[in-house]
Parts: sequence; C-alpha cells; structure tokens
Amino acid sequence: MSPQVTAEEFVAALRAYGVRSVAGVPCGHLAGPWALFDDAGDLTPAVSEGAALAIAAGWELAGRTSAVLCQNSGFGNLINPLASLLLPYRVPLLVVMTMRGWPDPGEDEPQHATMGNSTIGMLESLDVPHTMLWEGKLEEALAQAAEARAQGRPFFLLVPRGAIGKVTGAYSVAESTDGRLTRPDVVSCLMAKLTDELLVTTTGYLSRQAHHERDRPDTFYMQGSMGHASAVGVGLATARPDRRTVMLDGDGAFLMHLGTGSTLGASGARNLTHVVVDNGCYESTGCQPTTSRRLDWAALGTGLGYRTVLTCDSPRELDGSMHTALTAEGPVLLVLTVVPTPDEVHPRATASTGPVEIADRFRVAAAAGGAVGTKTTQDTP
Ligand SMILES: Cc1ncc(C[n+]2csc(CCOP(=O)(O)OP(=O)(O)O)c2C)c(N)n1
Repeated sequence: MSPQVTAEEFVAALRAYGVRSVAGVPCGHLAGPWALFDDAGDLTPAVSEGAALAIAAGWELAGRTSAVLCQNSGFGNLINPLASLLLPYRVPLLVVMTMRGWPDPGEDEPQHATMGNSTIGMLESLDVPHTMLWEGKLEEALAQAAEARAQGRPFFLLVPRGAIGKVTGAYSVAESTDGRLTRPDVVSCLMAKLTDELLVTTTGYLSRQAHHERDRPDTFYMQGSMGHASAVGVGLATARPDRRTVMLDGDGAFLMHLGTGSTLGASGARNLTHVVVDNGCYESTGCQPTTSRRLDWAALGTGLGYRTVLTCDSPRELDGSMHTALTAEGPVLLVLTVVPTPDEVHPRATASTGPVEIADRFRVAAAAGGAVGTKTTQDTP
C-alpha cells in the first residue's frame, strides 16, 4: 500500500493541531512520525501503551497538548488508564493508533486478528470518539479531534496499515559487528544447547530467529502478548518443577512488564532461566531506542530476587555464560548485550505452523520428558 500522507505532512498537521509532546510504544507503521518527533526532542518512549497514556495525561494536566503513538495490540494495555483516568477526569488527549489485523485479519499476522476485529467496537462501547484516517481526510479528522478536546474528551485517530510514510535513515545501526555479539550469535548458541528444556520466545524478531535456528515442539513461539513471555515462563516453571523452563526475551518486552521480574524472583523457581537479549532498541519495529541502555542489569536482577545474575557482551564469553545460565540454580537472569542486525529477518513461526498447532504440540512436549539440568526442589513462594 502506498502511503496516503508523508511522515512530514502528518507531523506538521499534528503540530498545527497543537501537539507539543508525544509518548508511545512504536509500531513499524508509525516509524516515520516517531523518528521525526524523536529528532525534534519531543518524544518519550514509554514502556507500555498504558504508561504512554498516563505520561501524556500528566503533560495535559500541566497544560501541554500531547499525543500518544501506538498500535492496537497495545490497546489492551491502555484501556485501564483510558477508562479510569482520561474519561472520569476529563483529560483530552489525541491517540494515534495503527490498525493491525484490520480490515482483513487474514492479511496480517494471526495474533492481530482478534484485536483487529474488535478495536472499533471497544471504542464504541467505551463511548470514546474516534475516526479512521481515510485518504485526504487528515484535516477533517483533526477537526473532529479538536471538537472532542473542547469537550474534555480523548480522541482516537485510527491509522490503516501503511497509510503514513516512512523516513529514510532513521535509527541507523553500526555497520560492523566485529567483536560484538548479535541476535543470530546468541540465539543460535542458545538453540544449540537446548535439550529438553521448555522455551518461551518473545514477540518479534527473537521468536523468528529461534524458529529459524531450530524449530522444536518444546518451543512456545509467543507472537503477540508483548512482555508476557516471562509470566508464561514462571507459570510453566512452577507447574513443571522437574523441567527447566527458559524464556527468551527482548529488552523492550521485558521492560514493558518489568514487574513480572519481581514475581519471578519471588517464585524462587530453581528451574527457571530468563535470557534477555538487550539491543538497546525495539529492533522489530525499526530500531527505535528503548531506555535499556541506562539500566544497570546486574543490580536490577539482584534487586528483583533472581538467584543467579549474569551479563555478557563478548563473543568469547558467550558459550560459557549460556552454559552457566542453563545449568545454574534459578531463577537465573542472563542479559546479553548485542548490536542490532535489522537486516537479518526470518519468517515468523506462524508462517509455517499455526498458533493452535504451536500450542497443541507444545502441550504434548510439556507433558513429556523432564529432569534435565535442574534440581527438583522448589522454594515455597
Ligand atoms: C502491546 C504491544 N505493543 C507494541 C507492539 C509492537 N511491537 C512488536 S515487536 C516490538 C519490539 C519488541 O522490542 P524488544 O522486546 O526489545 O525486541 P526486539 O524487537 O528488539 O528484538 C514492538 C514494539 C506489540 N506487538 N505489542
């Protein structure tokens, strides 16, 4: 689909509407405006869409006209502050939300189908004004947003996939990977070492990479549910204390629901290994920076209560770190610092195996096997 409006035109229209600050979680289909607001120093990357809404509500309460950029997979994350903050307190706010899984769910990834079908209905049942960004209708849409704003109401501008153009050269990455770890390095190392461990892989390129390196029924490719791989993992690990459970996570996904790290630490699950691949960005949506580069991962892991905390940024130490992570007493946190390699993209697991089949074969695999590289005792949570 060719864009109906350039990123520059879109940003200029939002500026003319009055937007001064923007918060959000990136979507590849909003990569252009995201980069332009970021270049201007007006963008705050939030850990989740709910947090983005609340940050922008803070700006609005301080008198600053604001907008949120997100995709509708994050709609679930923002419904709580929408329903219990913006609506009752009458905080007006412009939310620019891309429509994944819409109008034809069959043309998008399967995890977007339910939200694609129900986003508009949910906005209607919440009585939140909204409109679709139809060709040539940006000005009209923003006039509707201004009307809602005058009544103290939030407004959702829904954006069909590909409707807004991209910008070139945004978030360029290091050309050389010499002496640095990359996603393919760390995922191939992990996949080569796995025997009968249960593995949950986070949404985006990491799931694709795991599938590319080695497809196995004991891997649950969790496309969608961003940030919840660690929670699924703690459920698996505590239900099957005789088997090691490994979660393969991204920095953006882990940060989205960081609180689960505390549940994980408190679980005391000795059979649990959490591998976080920190590339400093949301690589799967265009390498927009996360806030991970400011994190002290070792202090965070210890503070959350992981029993074993490891960090690694060197190819020489990768093999040893991965081995320790898969055999040490859990909960283990291994954080691997990598450079982004956005040109290495593989097909999604669901391109060859549907989500129901992935879950079914995983159930069978999870019911079998056991007792590899793990102690069977479980701490009382
Ligand atoms: C709730 C939600 N918000 C946004 C997205 C869009 N999205 C898909 S992958 C991704 C980036 C994930 O970043 P990270 O976990 O750091 O992994 P990386 O892409 O860098 O490998 C985003 C933002 C989503 N799928 N779900």
